[in-house]
Amino acid sequence: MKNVSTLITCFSLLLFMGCKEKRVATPMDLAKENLIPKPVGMVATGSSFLLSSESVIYTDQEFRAQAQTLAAELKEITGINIGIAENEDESKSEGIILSKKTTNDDLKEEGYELNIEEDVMTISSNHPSGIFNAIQTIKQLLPTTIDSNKIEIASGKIIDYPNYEYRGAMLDVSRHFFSVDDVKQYIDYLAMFKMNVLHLHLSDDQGWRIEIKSWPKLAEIGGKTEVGGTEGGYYTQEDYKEIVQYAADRFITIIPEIDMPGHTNAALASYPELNCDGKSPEPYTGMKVGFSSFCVDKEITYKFIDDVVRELAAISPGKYFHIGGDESHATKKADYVIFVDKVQDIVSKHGKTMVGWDEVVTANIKSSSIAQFWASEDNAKTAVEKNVKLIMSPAKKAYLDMKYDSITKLGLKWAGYVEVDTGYDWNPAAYVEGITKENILGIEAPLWTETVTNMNELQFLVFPRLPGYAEIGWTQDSLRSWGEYKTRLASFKNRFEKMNINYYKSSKVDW
Ligand code: TNX
Repeated sequence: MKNVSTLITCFSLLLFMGCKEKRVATPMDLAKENLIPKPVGMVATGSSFLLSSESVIYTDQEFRAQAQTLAAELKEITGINIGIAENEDESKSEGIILSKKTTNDDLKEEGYELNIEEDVMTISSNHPSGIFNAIQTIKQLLPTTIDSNKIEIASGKIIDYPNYEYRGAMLDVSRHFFSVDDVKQYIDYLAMFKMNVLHLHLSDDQGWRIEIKSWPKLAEIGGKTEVGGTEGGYYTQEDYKEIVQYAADRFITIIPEIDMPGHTNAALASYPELNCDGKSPEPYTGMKVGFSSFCVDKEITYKFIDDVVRELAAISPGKYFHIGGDESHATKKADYVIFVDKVQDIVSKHGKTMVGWDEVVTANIKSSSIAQFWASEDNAKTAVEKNVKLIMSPAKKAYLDMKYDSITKLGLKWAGYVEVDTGYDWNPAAYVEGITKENILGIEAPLWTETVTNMNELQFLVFPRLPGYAEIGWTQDSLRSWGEYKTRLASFKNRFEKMNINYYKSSKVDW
């Protein structure tokens, strides 16, 4: 009799198990996950959320595109196909929920909350960009090696929002040209770390990189060259729009820069009438700076600039237009002031806010314009006196083209070596005396490409410093320390390798 009842019990148990395989959550510690940038708040609840082919993403109508992004990313990383459903009542007992119901005012647009429970993961934000940022976090919470169809994410709660509204990187496509696909790849790197600006340095002595329909020789002649005499290139306006859209889909704004009145040899070589003597110089493929200047006295110079700004502003949806303004050593000081004042008006006329390298503060710039600090602390202080906000890019800390140390082959060293710890361990709001967070729009890490000819070389200078700049922009200073950051960075080794990124294996990091 006893045996029979045991058999019956087993049979019913088998039946039960066969009907639905009960998931067993693995205890996991969310607080131990290595996220970059580090979130504002993170509380672990010691369990895990299971992602499976039965998972469904429920979304508000407004976040449908982000639901698709999330499904596509999850599919790519895990191979699992996850369905999407419109979520009307938000009372689902299983799945991933994208929701507009947030409880924290600090989230603004880019912030998000992530509530990870055993059966439900809820992503809440006020805006699609916040959901996008949460997706970047979720990607970092997934295991790097997916070896079964049991994919778990540590449970708990994350509340996260940025410290600075402007978190950027710059790519100099003038000294060496980078293709549309290369730029898209770069945008992916920025998106991964929640950066939201890509500043494109589109013109310099060595090359003009954007088609201007009213001045076609800029691209035809000015676009041909690059440093070292190899073949340059340029973006058609259609190419540029494609880049802008690709970036916008990732909540990244493209800021176009046309550097002037110096750094203009490529334009001067394309149109003789832009030169004071009416003669075009030879194209330039060296690495010197500070020898060229637009002719400040000529009317045609401003007609030219008006056309360029008009055409480029029309295809740049962001609010900023960068006019360069650096190292104008071949322009008289008084002329420089007249020039910047006029160009500032042209930029406003076309509906944009002017940004310039820190030298522009020596002109009569409006308090709504923005100065990008790179070298002169005096200029940075003048900016603050004029109530002009700053983008912080101190070359000694934030230049991605500086060598790591004396044996780094690529890069320059005029601002010193920037090891990974040097690049990370500084606070934009304490860098220049008298300049505080209120004066700062954000941070930007520029990559000048005199020595960088392809993506492999680019990766070597950009990684692993870029994640550090992203964290400086995103994470409050009080939550950051090099000693703790470097262990999180080390854990990215597998990700970098999986992404085929040629990163610098700094001895400062225990990889
Ligand atoms: C200075 S930073 C420049 C660039 C060079 C860079 C190289 C700045 C505003 N001007 O023209 O490419 O140094 O590090």
